[in-house]
Amino acid sequence: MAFTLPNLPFAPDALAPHLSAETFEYHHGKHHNAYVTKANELTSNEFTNDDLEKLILETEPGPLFNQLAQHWNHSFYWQCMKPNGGGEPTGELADAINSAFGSFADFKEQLKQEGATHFASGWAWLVHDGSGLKVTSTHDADLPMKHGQKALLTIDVWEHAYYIDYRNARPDYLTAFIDNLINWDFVAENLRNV
Ligand code: MN3
Repeated sequence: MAFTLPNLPFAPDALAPHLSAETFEYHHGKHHNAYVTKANELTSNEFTNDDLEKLILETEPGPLFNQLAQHWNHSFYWQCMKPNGGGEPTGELADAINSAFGSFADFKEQLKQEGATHFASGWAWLVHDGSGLKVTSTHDADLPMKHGQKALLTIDVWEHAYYIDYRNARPDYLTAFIDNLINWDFVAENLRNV
């Protein structure tokens, strides 16, 4: 038994030009894979992906927590994007976004600002906090489930997520991700499971 690296839910070159095959070669094949390998080393291959959420909730911040949480964050992040993504959500999700942020345009602006102004490494999120939707961000490996929130959508804002394709231009990566890559079906499914 051991944690395993999930396959990407799309071909590595399917999101170009917004994110290149080279980005996935490094981000999925090397960075995410390293978190999986280190999590297995620190737990003596004792656990599987099915144990991940329970273990994250039980583990105090520290080296093991960082590897576990980064494995969860990246597994979630790959599902947040798809070829020909973006556009606008519909139905219950669209209603929840309008109710929380006023309009879809205001939501997009808030998400982009959150990601662009987050200092150093971390993650920008759309979460459900028990009463409604909220845009937030976390540092390093930290994630919403540690704060009693349900993750609906994330954007990785560690430099390794965008540096190959965008160099230091994090706002351009965020714009491309939000406008062209978000898998709104996955986000809507997450909201239904809140
Ligand atoms: Mn990453």
